Formats: sequence, structure tokens, C-alpha cells
Amino acid sequence: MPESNASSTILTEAHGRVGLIRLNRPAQLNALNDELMDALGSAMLSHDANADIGVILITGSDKAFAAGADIPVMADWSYIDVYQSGFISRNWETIRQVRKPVIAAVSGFAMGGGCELALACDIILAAESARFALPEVKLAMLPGAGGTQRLPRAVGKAKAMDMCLSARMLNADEADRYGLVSRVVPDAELQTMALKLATQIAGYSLPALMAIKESVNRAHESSLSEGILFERRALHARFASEDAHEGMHAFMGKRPPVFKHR
Ligand code: CO8
Repeated sequence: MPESNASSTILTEAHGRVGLIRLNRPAQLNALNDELMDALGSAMLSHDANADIGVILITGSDKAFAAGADIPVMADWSYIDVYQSGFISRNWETIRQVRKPVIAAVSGFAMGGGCELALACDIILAAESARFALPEVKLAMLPGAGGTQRLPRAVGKAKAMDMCLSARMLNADEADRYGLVSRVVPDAELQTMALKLATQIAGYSLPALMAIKESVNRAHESSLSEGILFERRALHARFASEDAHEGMHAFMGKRPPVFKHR
């Protein structure tokens, strides 16, 4: 049975080796304020440090994954307010410290910062009702939580420019075709499929998952030859892992592997 633990803005549950985090400001369509982003960051770091958790799953409500940064909160901030306090950097980027796989299960609106939060996750599972947009231009703002950087890497410059400059909203099929999401599933199956996928991944050797995540992320942050070298060293390091030997011997013995996450 999952254990439930509520804070005001997020709900967390452990499902086996999956740490589920549900964004929970339904009246504001999960708009992302400091309280929520602080709670989300703490929950992610806590799951990352917990040896019993292998994968983190972030989800919202049926109507909204998250409708973006909390607009009324930001409306009267000055430049010096946001510069001195490190707005965005101070708590939105915690996700970059997380070394375990993070899956976003998106139903309904993923707008602005909500879309950017999903983009910062490693896998995006979208319900058919999912809608993705970076509408900051309508506020005379810009996608400032990684959107102008991660979106072009995900979908290419032409489509990213279109979304950022026109605020165009994508449905789940378009997001799938563009490569913005990993998979699309029926609405009624999103939570089950997301948990099933997270449970499957969490059953693999955790150090292997961490090395794969680190290597894939390198693809965006280095030249091909540097990335290949990083990957090769990560592969060589797998031979120092008990689980890798167990995985190969289990295959040869035609039995399921027993991973110790070492
Ligand atoms: N912030 C605060 N409250 C919100 C937000 C938000 N982003 N989005 C929705 N809400 C609130 C509404 O105000 C409303 O509250 P109330 O009932 O008290 O009036 C409630 O949620 C329900 O919303 P709607 O009635 O508007 O619901 P609809 O189904 O009619 O529309 C939409 C849903 C299309 C999602 C619509 O709410 C909308 O357009 N929301 C704003 C989306 C948006 O612009 N997001 C981007 C925000 S900016 C951002 O995320 C940038 C982050 C990174 C850097 C920061 C730089 C700006």
C-alpha cells in the first residue's frame, strides 16, 4: 500500500520503488508559486537520496499538469526583486540536481512554466487531453524556466520559434509528432500507464539508470566526440558494477536478474 504524505501544494506517495509527486493547487490549475516549487524541490531531493526509490514520477490533475508560473504573484515584482532573489534559479532548477530518472505524466494544460517543468523531466507521458504551450509572449514575458533552451533541443528551432513567438498550443498528437513527448496514452489510462512505466524502469539497476541519464544528457551539452568519450567511460564503469555482472549472468542462465542496485 502506498504511504501518503500531504503538504499544502504537493502530495507525495511511495508506490514500491516509485516516488510519486502530485502537484496540488487545483483552484489555480497547479500554478507554480514559490511554496510549490520549494516543496517540489525538497520532495525530489528526498526521493533522490532515498535508496528505496528508483524513479520519480511527477503528475498533476486531470485538468492541468500546471498552468505555468503564478501570474498574480509575479505581477508587481521589480527587476531587483527577481535578480537579487534569483527567481527561477533559486528553486526551479533543483530538478537538474536529480540523478534518478524523472517522469512527467501530463494530463490537461502544461502551459508556460508547467510545460518547462515537463521539458526538464526525462520522459513525458501525455494523456490525449494534454495541451502544451509557451504563452509567455502574451504577457510580454519570455519562457524563462528553460523553455527557450530545452524546447529547440526537443523539437528543433523552427517549431520552437513558432511555439515561443506565437504562443501556439499543441495537442497531444502534435506534441508526439514533434518529439516533445515520449508517448501518448488514453486519458483514463494515464496514471496506470505512468506508474507501470515508472515501476518497470525502477526495477532496473539504479546505477545503470543513473549512468544512462547522465550519458543521454551529455548529448545536449557536449560535442559528439566528447559525448561518445563520456559514454564509453560510463560503459567501462559498468564493468565495476555487481548488477551488470548479475544482469549478464542471469541472461546466460535464462533466469530473471536480482539487482542489488550496486
Ligand atoms: N497563475 C495563477 N493562476 C492561474 C494561472 C497561472 N498561471 N493559470 C490559471 N490560473 C487560475 C485562474 O486565474 C483561475 O482562477 P479563478 O478561478 O480564481 O479566476 C483558475 O486558475 C482557473 O483558470 P481559468 O478560469 O482561466 O481556466 P480555463 O479553463 O478557462 O483556462 C488556461 C485555462 C487556458 C490554462 C488559462 O487559465 C490560462 O491561460 N492560464 C495562464 C497560462 C499562462 O499564461 N501560463 C504562463 C505563465 S508565465 C510562466 O509560466 C513563465 C514561467 C517561467 C518564467 C517566468 C516568467 C514569466
